[in-house]
Amino acid sequence: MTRIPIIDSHTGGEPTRVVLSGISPDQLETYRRAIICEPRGHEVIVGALLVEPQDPSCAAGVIFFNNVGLLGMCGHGMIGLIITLKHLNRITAGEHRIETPVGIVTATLHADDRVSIRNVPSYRKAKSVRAGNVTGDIAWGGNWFFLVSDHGLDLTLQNIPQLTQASLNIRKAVHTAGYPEVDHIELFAPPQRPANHSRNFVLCPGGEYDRSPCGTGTSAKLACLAADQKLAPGQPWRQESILGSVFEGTYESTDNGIIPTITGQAFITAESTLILDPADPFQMGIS
Ligand code: PYC
Repeated sequence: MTRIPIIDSHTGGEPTRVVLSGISPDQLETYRRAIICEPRGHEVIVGALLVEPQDPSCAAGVIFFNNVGLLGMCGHGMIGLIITLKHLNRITAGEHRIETPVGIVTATLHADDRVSIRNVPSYRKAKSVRAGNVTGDIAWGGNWFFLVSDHGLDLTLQNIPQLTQASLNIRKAVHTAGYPEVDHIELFAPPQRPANHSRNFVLCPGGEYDRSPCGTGTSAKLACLAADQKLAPGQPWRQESILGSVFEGTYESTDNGIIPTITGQAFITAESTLILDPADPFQMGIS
């Protein structure tokens, strides 16, 4: 039997499964579906493998992954990881540097358990790119996004199948337009609550939608707002998800783009051990 200890949490409704031990980075591809997919999980979960950091100034290293591969960074997942480390009594309130494959993120655990993540540098790569029937911007926020407002769809929970299909079509068109690196599609609409600035729907690489407002997607949005001079450094942007959960973002300007800080909240949902039985025909997951 292979035993893999995990802690599950959710951030704004989006689940994170932190893998505490039992798997090395070299083994991650072998065990990725066993950890994320049915029968032990489901395709919405983002995994976070805790690893030794290479930079000794970091409290931990993490590799994020999902049902189809690896993620550069993951905002909701980083917030979930920080709350998990607090739950394990490995960190207390304050600043913690965390190493990811795309750079170091500084996470602040606040006294009230909110978490702010100072993300990797983010920037807009291309403005007003035509892809099929829509026009959008290409931006990096720790993952690659195509950000669209002229989609003509209602961002409501009842509309999830249509939003998913439209986003899959848009992603195909973005690849045809010459941007194969884009794996997340982010649709925007006015917020439902007046306290917020915008509502989004984010299609993730594996075809599922983000239940949270997407930390890297909100970072990409801030990069576009900054490039268009529609939001000043330090000015808050409250991004509402398709569920109504909210991340608050601000940014600092740099010569090559911005450094976003995203604040949200996560909650622990389970502590358990995954068991992979060699006699189980689905021990490596259903996918
Ligand atoms: O919060 O950055 C994020 C994220 C990426 C994919 C799912 N959530």
